[in-house]
Amino acid sequence: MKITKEQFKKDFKRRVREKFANEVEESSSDELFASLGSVIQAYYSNAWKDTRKDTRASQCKQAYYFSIEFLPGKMLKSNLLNMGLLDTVRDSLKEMNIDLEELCNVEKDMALGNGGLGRLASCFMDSIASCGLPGNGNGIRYDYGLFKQKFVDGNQVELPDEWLREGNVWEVRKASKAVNVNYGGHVYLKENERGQLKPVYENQQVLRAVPYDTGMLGYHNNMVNTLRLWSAEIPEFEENRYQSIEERRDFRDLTSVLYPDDSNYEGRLMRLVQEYFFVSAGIQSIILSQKKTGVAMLDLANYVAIHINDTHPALCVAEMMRILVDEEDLSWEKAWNVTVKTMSYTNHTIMAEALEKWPVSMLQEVIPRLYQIIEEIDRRFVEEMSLLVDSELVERTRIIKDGQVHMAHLAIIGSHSTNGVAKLHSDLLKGVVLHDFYLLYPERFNNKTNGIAQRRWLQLANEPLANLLDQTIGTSWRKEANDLHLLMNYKDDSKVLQQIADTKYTNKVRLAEYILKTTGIDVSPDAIFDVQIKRLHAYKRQLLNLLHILKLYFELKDNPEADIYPRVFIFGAKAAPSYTYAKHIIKCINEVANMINADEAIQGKLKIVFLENYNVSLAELIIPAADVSEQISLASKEASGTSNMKLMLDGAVTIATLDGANIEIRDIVGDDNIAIFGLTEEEVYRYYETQNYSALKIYENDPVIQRILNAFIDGTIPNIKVEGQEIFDSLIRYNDEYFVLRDFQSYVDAQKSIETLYRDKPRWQKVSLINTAHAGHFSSDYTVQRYAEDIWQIEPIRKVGNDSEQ
Ligand code: 26Q
Repeated sequence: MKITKEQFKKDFKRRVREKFANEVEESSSDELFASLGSVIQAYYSNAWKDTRKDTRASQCKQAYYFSIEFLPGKMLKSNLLNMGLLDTVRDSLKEMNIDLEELCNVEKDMALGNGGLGRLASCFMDSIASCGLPGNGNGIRYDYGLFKQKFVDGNQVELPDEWLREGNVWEVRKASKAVNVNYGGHVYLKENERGQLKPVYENQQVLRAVPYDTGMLGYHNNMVNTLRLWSAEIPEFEENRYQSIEERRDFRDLTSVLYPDDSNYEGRLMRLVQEYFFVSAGIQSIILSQKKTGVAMLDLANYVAIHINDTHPALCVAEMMRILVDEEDLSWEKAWNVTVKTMSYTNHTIMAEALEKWPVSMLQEVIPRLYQIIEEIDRRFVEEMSLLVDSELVERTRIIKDGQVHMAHLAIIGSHSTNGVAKLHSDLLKGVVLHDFYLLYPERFNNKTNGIAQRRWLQLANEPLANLLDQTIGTSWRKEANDLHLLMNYKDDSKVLQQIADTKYTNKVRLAEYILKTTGIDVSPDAIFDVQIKRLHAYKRQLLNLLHILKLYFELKDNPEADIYPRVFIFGAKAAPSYTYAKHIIKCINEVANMINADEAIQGKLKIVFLENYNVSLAELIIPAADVSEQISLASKEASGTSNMKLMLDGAVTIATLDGANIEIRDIVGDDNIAIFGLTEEEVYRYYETQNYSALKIYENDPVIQRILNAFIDGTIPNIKVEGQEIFDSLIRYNDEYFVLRDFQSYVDAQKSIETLYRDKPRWQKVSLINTAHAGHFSSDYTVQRYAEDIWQIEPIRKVGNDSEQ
């Protein structure tokens, strides 16, 4: 987009005056940010309108990404970058004595997600628009984002995230597009005058679903897609229907909070209500808009692709059937055909406890008509499959069994595509977790390895490196991430290697300043910055990291002159509020941190920093400053991981198990450029079969491990009487479910190899360069293009980066 500095300044000053009756010089940062946001929004409003007009006029097929979470973080800089206005605006503001960074900090993170799954949805929205693909998001506009985390005496405390308090400049409320969503009551079927069985509803409750749209801008291509988030309101005419105050509050509060559990399924009624809410609103609105352009319902699959992001929107299948059969008068068979062709599903987890199942009674209570439809889908599935395969297989794969509705079964049976998010994960789905379904529908299964938006994680978060890349390999990598490969031409160029190392140092200094400011801990940028940032979960094994830290600490205690390269261990992690074990790990890390950081005997060689409130913005600060990327989940447990890709892109060296996408990172950088350790997925499964793992034996035979574990219960680590005991017991009494002790020695060895490598500066720099050079492979641009071609069958309507350069 072409806007001159003069034009921008004029527009900006005018907006400040209009909005706040104030001059720029007299305005607060809040006011300046709000004005800037609204100017930027006005700049892209034409492109937004045109994108909508063009998709409608061409009647091209569009994708709708249904996700109960989106985690975009801040949007100001990303919008400026994608519009090609970052430099113009930064420079203009500077000329007015305003620091763009300061205004960026005013914006609240939009944190409508827990972690990987929500962030992936947002990287996809960026990439879909940047690839010129017609694709929209559909989700929930939570009034409160993911809780804010504070540490009080080392314990996690959760505070509400009031991200909307100052308003949200990017959203547009579309009251005219509101739809009703019905709940509860009773339903029975009655023959109508044409002899069709139609539902009759009694005592239903009605909610108004009001959409708030946010533009999703493509990179330099004038494409603006829509993220549509729904908010619940009680319609005026219904006010008196809600009997009790509690009931009213319940329903009004429906979209107020995001459930903060990421991989631990809890069957809360309100969560089910939320799921139906955004599914029903989204499907209704898609069908309404298609009908408006004259599309026949029988042809719907030629015009829309609906993607079910994990099972949370799996009700899409039943809601689509309800509308097609009850309201559009299609026969069941025809409606089913359309539905299956329209829907596709991604699985994000193999952890059994995260698989969604709802009691039949809850569905009957909340969505009685949908439950009838699910029963009919199930009945027909059983009838059809019983003719083809043995009855036990049918019993295992049916949707309703043991009084529960299995959402993954509904999603697989009701869609034409099921994919995992990394090669290993997709293989495990086919071979183990969803093997029964693979037997029934082998052609539906496929892999789509996750990806990341390099615009956010390199261009925006790591400007020093991005600028150096421009000077070194040209700017084509900004559009074509695989062009980062050009960096390989410099792998032996000591000047470039040193320049890259200098950018890393700059980023480390910036992070060190933040650490000092927020925690009071003084860390040296000359130390190795070793980073583990992700949700706190036993399978991700932050505990393994902690045990290794304790090992180094005891070595230094025994011999303060021990030759240990100075390291700063940096953690960022939120625990689900109900996940006590995870919270106890946080407490222990914080207590170990206090103990070690205060111990002068070790001369500052080890520092531990657990940064509060890990979120997208903090990730943008930490990742560019990382030397070492910790990806140490138990093999087979992490579906993909995406922080592994972000850290690699910014030149960190990975220490990893052969899990999720780590395997693909290893394959692409080669064994010499990554530190792999630990059990393989086969070895883990063999232990499950033979049941012959004994953590106690390892403990009894290894004095180093004894000393480390005893520290948790003998008072060595202060203030963790309860927590330390629980962790000790999880390892020894309950036999170490995630094989932490089994992988300990090989982790120690891998950490040693990392240290040795770091001491060899030229070699380290080369490994770092090789990681950045190969990270283009994991651009989400390529991931969404594969979804577009293989699953959604949609085509670009804009060229990639067709716009002029900034
Ligand atoms: C389900 C039911 C009830 C309440 C909550 C939930 C729920 C919510 C969020 C279940 C799971 C999640 C989030 C899962 C998630 O983030 N998974 C991660 O997805 C990433 C993107 O594919 C992968 O890279 C990670 O490996 C995977 O852990």
